[in-house]
Formats: sequence, C-alpha cells, structure tokens
Amino acid sequence: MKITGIDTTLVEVPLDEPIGTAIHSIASVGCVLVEVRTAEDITGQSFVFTINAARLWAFDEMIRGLAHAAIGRDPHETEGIWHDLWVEVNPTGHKGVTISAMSAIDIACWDAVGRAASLPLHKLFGSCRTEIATYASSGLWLSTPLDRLAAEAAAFVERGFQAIKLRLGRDRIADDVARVRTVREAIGPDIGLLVDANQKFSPKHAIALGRKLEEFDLVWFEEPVAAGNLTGHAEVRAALTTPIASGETEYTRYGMQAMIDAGAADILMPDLQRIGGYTEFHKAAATAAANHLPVSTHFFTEHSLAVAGSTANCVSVEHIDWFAPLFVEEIELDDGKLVIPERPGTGFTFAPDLADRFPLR
Ligand code: SMN
Ligand code: MG
Repeated sequence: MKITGIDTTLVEVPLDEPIGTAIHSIASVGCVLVEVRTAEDITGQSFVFTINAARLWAFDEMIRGLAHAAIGRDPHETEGIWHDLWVEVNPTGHKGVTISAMSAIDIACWDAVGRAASLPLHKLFGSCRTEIATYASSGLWLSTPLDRLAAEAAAFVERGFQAIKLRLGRDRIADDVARVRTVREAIGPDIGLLVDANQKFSPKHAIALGRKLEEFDLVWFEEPVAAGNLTGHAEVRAALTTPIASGETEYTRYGMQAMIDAGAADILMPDLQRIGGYTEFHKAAATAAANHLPVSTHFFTEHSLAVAGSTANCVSVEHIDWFAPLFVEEIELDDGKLVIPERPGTGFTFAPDLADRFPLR
C-alpha cells in the first residue's frame, strides 16, 4: 500500500448545553478530521480536538506540516513513521501540538491498515477481550446544580451504565461532600461512583476532602491536584485508601513513566490524542503493566475501543458522547459494558457532510 495524501477538515460540534469543570468552560468541541488516502483507494480516518475549537488551526497546521513523513510510505509503517516524526519534532517539543498531530497520523494509518486487512484493529494488535467496563462521563458536571444531580445520575443508571463520574471542585469541602452524597444516595451502593477534581485542589485540601469521601466507596479520585504536581499526587495517594487516577494531561510513555516514578497514581489514564496514538498507547500501557498498574482510557471513546480490546491491563473506557455526531456507527452498551467493535479498522466511519453540518462558528 502507498499513502498518496493526507486531508484535513475542520468542524465544530456544539454540546447540548455549555458545561463547566474546575478548569474548563465548554460549549463545543472543534475537531480536525484527518483522512489518510492511499493508492489502493482505502482511506484511514482519525481526529483530534480542542475545547471550543480554540487554536484548532494550529493542530491542523501541525498535522499538515508532518504529513510528508507518511506520504509516499506504506501505512503499515506506523512504527517507522512515528519514530521518524519523533526525531524530526525534537526542536519543536515532545509534548503538546506536535504529539497530537503524530497521534492523528498514527491512528489514521492504523485505520487504513485495518480496513485493508478487513480486520478490526484489536485483532491486528492482538486481542484480549470483546467487551470493556465503562462509566458515564457526559454529565454530572461541576456546573450542574446540586438539585439536578440525583435525576441526572439516575438517568445514566436507567440507560444501563454501571458506573458514573461526578466532577468536583467547589471551594468548600462541605459542598463537594454534599454533591457526592446526593449522587451516591441516588444510585445506591452497587453502581460505581468516580470523582474528578480536574486539578483544582492543593494536596492538603485534596486530602481533607478525600478523607471525608472515603465512606462513599469511590472507584477513584481523579486529578486531585495540578497535573504537573506529581509529588502532590503521591502525597494524596499515600494519605487515602481511595485509588488515585491521573494521566490524561501527560504525553507519551515518558509522561507515564514520570508519573510511575513519582508514585503519583493507582490508575493511569492515557488519552489517545496526548499519548501519541495507538502505536504509543501500547507502549504507555506496557510501561504501566511493567509497574503492575492498570490503565483506563481518557476521552475518544470510539477510537479507544480498539486499544481497550488489545491491552490486558486496561480496566475501563471513559464514555463521552460528544463525538458521536461525527460517526455513522454508534457505540454499543451491553449490560453496562462497551462492545469492542468487530468492524474493520477502528470500526467507526465519519458521517457524510460533516463540514456542512458542523461548520466552525
Ligand atoms: C475532562 C477533561 C476535559 C474536558 C472535560 C472533562 C475530565 C475527564 O477531566 O476526565 O473527563
Ligand atoms: Mg479527568
């Protein structure tokens, strides 16, 4: 096979209503849709996104600026393309926009490989499961008023979710405790409850809050302190019995290694865009496995299913519905678990007319 070109299309998908976390105000997601074309007429697809489409053009520019490393090559050369780009982007930096662009190219190449082989990627990678645990993550925002939390949580359970994530980050500990109590009472003891503070707290505040939350039997306490404060993460982790999850903000296996070295988390959360695509995800997950740590994928529900199906130490996939309008196929929830698709490639194909339906605002 031979890659003949890489096309990008910019779209902006509005959320049903604007939402807020401790550090984000989000009304839409801007996406660079990436298509790797081949001489064999097989196309591989991927996307990266920015909140509210902020600086989306920079991601587009970077993808187009790196495309030359793939054009003219066989999409099966994912490892070679990734390595050559890693060397090339050294002066620009091994984090941020450069890695996101490498992720986009990597995933689109893999999608083309899967489609050419008529095989789902989890099988090409080496399959380990057909379904994966998940949690509902498209709700229970910090911006959601306390009096709406119980009904929203109950609605997720009604839809079949066995676990849900609540965002924390109020100034007063009592207010966050009240939010957790409200949701736990609404869902009962048998539904998993996760909380995410989106880096809001100091270690002392996180520990004080975390101790008050121990009674609610949380699955995990995510990003309790600043993402870069690895020693602060480790302090919180040592003080609590609730597991600490983090890593969505880190890049590549080297970022995961730094978190591991610091003892920062019990569960690492590689995000496909920031980790470096499928090629690097497997290395990051193997790095975690070598340290007896599980991973749980961050965002990118559709595209994460392929690696969840091929990563034995992956314990769950975050369920976010924001990107569903991009695709023809729907994510399937079966008895509280997500089905790993058996369709070729990623198993998800861009819907028609996305540029017309979701223009940049
Ligand atoms: C999150 C990240 C980015 C936007 C909204 C929410 C959150 C998550 O940290 O883990 O889902
Ligand atoms: Mg998070």
